[in-house]
Amino acid sequence: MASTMRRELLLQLLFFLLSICSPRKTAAQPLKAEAEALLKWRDSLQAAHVLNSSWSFLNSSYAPCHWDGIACSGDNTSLVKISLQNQDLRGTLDHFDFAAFPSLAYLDLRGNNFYGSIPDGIGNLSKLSFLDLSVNQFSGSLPESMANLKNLVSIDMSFNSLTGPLPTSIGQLSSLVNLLIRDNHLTGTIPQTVGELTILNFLDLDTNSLTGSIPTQIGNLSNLHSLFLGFNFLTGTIPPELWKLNKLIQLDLQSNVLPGSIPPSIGNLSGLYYLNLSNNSLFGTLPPQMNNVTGLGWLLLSVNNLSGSLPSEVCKGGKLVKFSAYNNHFTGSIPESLRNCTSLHKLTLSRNQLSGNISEAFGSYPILSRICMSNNQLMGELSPNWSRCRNLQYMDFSNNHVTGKIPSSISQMPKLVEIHISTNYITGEIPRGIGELSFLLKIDMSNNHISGGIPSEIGMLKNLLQLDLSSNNLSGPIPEELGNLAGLSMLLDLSRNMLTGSIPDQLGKLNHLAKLNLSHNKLIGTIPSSLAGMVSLTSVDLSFNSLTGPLPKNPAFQNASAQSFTGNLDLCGGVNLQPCKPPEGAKSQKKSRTLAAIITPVSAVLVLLFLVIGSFTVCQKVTQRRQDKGSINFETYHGNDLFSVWNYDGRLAYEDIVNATKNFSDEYIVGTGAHGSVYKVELPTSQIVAVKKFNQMDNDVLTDSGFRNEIKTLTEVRHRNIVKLYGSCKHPQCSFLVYEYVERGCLAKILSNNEEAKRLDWEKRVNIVNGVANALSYMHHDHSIPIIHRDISSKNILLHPDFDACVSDFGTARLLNPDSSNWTGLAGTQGYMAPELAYTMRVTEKCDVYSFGVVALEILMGRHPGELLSSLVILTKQKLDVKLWDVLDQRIPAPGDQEAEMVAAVAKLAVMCIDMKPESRPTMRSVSLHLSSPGRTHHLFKALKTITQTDMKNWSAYWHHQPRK
Ligand SMILES: *[C@@H]1O[C@H](CO)[C@@H](O)[C@H](O)[C@H]1NC(C)=O
Ligand SMILES: *[C@@H]1O[C@H](CO)[C@@H](O)[C@H](O)[C@H]1NC(C)=O
Ligand SMILES: *[C@@H]1O[C@H](CO)[C@@H](O)[C@H](O)[C@H]1NC(C)=O
Ligand SMILES: CC(=O)N[C@H]1CO[C@H](CO)[C@@H](O)[C@@H]1O
Repeated sequence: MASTMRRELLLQLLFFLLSICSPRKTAAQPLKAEAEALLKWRDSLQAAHVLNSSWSFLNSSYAPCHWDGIACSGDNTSLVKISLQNQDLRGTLDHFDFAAFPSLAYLDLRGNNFYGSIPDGIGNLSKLSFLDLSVNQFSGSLPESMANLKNLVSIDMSFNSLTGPLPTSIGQLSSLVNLLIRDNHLTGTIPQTVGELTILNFLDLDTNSLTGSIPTQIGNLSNLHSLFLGFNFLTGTIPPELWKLNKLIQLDLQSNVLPGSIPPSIGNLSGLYYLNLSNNSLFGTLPPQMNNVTGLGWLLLSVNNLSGSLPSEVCKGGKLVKFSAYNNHFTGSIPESLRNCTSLHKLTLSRNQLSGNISEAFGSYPILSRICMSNNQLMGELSPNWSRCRNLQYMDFSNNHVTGKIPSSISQMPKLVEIHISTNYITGEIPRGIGELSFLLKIDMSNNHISGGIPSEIGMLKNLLQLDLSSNNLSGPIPEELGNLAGLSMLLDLSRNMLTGSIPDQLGKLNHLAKLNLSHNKLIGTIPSSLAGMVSLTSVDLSFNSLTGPLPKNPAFQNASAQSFTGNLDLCGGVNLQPCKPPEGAKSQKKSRTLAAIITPVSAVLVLLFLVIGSFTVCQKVTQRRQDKGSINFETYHGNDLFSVWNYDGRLAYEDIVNATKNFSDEYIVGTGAHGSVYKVELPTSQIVAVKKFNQMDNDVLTDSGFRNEIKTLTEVRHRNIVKLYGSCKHPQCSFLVYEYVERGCLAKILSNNEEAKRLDWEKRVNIVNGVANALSYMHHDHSIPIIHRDISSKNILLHPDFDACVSDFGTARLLNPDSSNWTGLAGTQGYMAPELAYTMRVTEKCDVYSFGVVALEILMGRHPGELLSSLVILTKQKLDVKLWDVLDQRIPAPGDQEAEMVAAVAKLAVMCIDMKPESRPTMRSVSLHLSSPGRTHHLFKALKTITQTDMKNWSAYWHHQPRK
């Protein structure tokens, strides 16, 4: 008995000695459990190669404290921080052993690809004070166990797909200072318990699906400086308690269903800088106490039912940047304090009942870029002061009672892009200086009392898309210089004036124009046959003039309804008018030309029918005859050429093309690609076209009738940034497409030539990117049938003489490889192809978006981004951080202040476009929108000189922060 006890004691002693003498595991290998837990988790992730080299026991003396993204306490005895922002990690937290990290204070996984739910185990991180899981794809609801995290100071779970309600237990997180869960799918009401978070500074639940009313307990959050609850379905009046939060700096409740009025207590919020209440159901007048909020920078009240006068002291503090109150019932005059509001950047007060004298209401605003006052009852004259707004881009005073003349100083607003002053009582002449506003895209002066002639200087506005001078008292002739408006594509409307003389021949050069209206004037003579050159025309109205003779040979004229020509002398021809009497001696002329010239839609339909059945044999016959006899029977030939080349005012013929190129002689080649050569061809009409002739190998692809429809669709595309496809010819010996000829050739060629590249300054480069974005946006989103380009590269971006971009070869990649299972080999150019094409066959718009991103970087850098691209895309964790500034094309001077902003905007968008994940790339529509209003992203930019590669990566996380349309 005693011996057993002694043995027992001895054993215990032995164990004790062993336990103190054996080297303590933790001394040699501190934090082994943590290290193993990290490795186990890392191994469960699908894309964690970035951690492989650093997270290793080979470095045992340090593990895991010196691993990338890991930090320990000062004495290396506890692991306190895991920070793996923007590492492109993909996987879940299911294998993350929360219990292994009892000391973790800081967990940051922002900007990765984590998915799945947030495990309950997170409640084990009892020391956690900072948690950022934002910009991932987490789903499921928020775990109740989070209530255990009593030390949490900051939570950011924004930009995930979290569902379910915000748990009521959230009130127990009494240390919380920041709570951000914006852009998720949270439902249910905002729990009253948020009122217990008394030290909260920042609450952002914007863009969820929250319902119910804002709890009155929100009034307890006396330290709140930012409250974002916009874009939910919140109802009920705004609780009066909210207006007591006198530390608020930002308050955003936009786009909910909040009724009620704005109470006098808003005057308590004297520190408010950003107030957005737009898109709600607010009514009533604004209380005078609003004038106590003197530091307002952003005041957004649009689309409500607010009435009464605008706040009289709205710019008292001199900080007002953006003021928008459109679509309300505001009355009275423009607040006086706006007169000296030099901080103003954007002002939108349209669609109210504002009155008063605008000559007196406005001062001069050095940074104003946009003013929209349309649909009010404003009177007075356009002040010459407007010329002092040197940055004004958009000006809209339409639908008011404005009188007086257009000040001639208008020519001193160098950045003006759009001017809308229609439906007023404006008199006097159009100032000639308007021709100096070279950025103008739209002029709408319709429905006024403007008199005098149309100044020929308008013809200098090469970028103009739309010119509407209708319903005025303009007299004199239409200046022939209007034919120089090379960009005019939307509208030329001179109707309802007193214009005299004949229609100038030169208007035929407007080959991008879609709508022409010259009706209700006093025009005489015949319609020039050159107007057949307006190949993009879809609508024409020449009614109520004194015109005579035949309609131009152009489908828009030929097919137009009789109404378009009614009220003239004796117009003839076309589908709906009387046939023209054949001129004397016409019969003796070459029959071929006449035949070719009188294509009517009826014969076009026949032609189409015949084409499907017979083009193959017909084309072959022609060629054989050619070879046999060495000359062509013109009559037969012209009878047939209609089958092979479409849509080109009935005159373009296979024969003409063969002749003009001396049967495709090499001397006419201007470019050669994988599938054939491009020829520059001057037709007998002295029109120049580009002909893309396919190699023998690719020849038969165009004979498929399915693609004939596609070609037809493509020939109907009209966009100033898309090269026009006139038609196609196909037969076994040679198939070709006929395109608009674009003067300067391709971007790749220009960038590779030092002399030519120097002429592409930053403004032109940004404009080129813009043009390409517009073209892609149009084809993806605005065209009746969305068309993916599939092969965007600097080789098929062409430049007009004014350096406007024009994208060519839309849809040809698909034409060339209809077999979709095998398309990757052909479509797409190495270095521009989206990475997912390596493992998926799915072609989506996002493939174009990727290629666009590469091209945009190429334009900024002056060369293909090459290695920079792979480091941005694959995201190897590079120590070396390339500065954007250093990779910009050095052949031209560095961008100035103005240009830098645009260059940064392009860089930012480009980097988002080359995101590895197709679904994370923006759409071309949003790219194009952002490029056209760069000011929206301004506040996100660091100075261009300091932008690094890492910044560029981080931008993608900010993408969702953009204000919405
Ligand atoms: C081990 O850690 C040290 C210090 O951080 C580092 O310099 C070294 O490259 C690491 N070695 C391995 C094999 O990871
Ligand atoms: C404004 O009030 C009218 C009439 O009460 C209502 O029909 C309309 O929907 C309201 N508009 C908004 C934006 O709440
Ligand atoms: C508007 O104000 C200007 C400048 O004070 C004045 O000359 C003009 O007559 C006013 N116009 C109207 C319509 O009251
Ligand atoms: C050690 C510890 O606290 N473990 C807990 C971790 O979290 C899970 C789920 O909440 C609990 O079941 C454990 O008890």
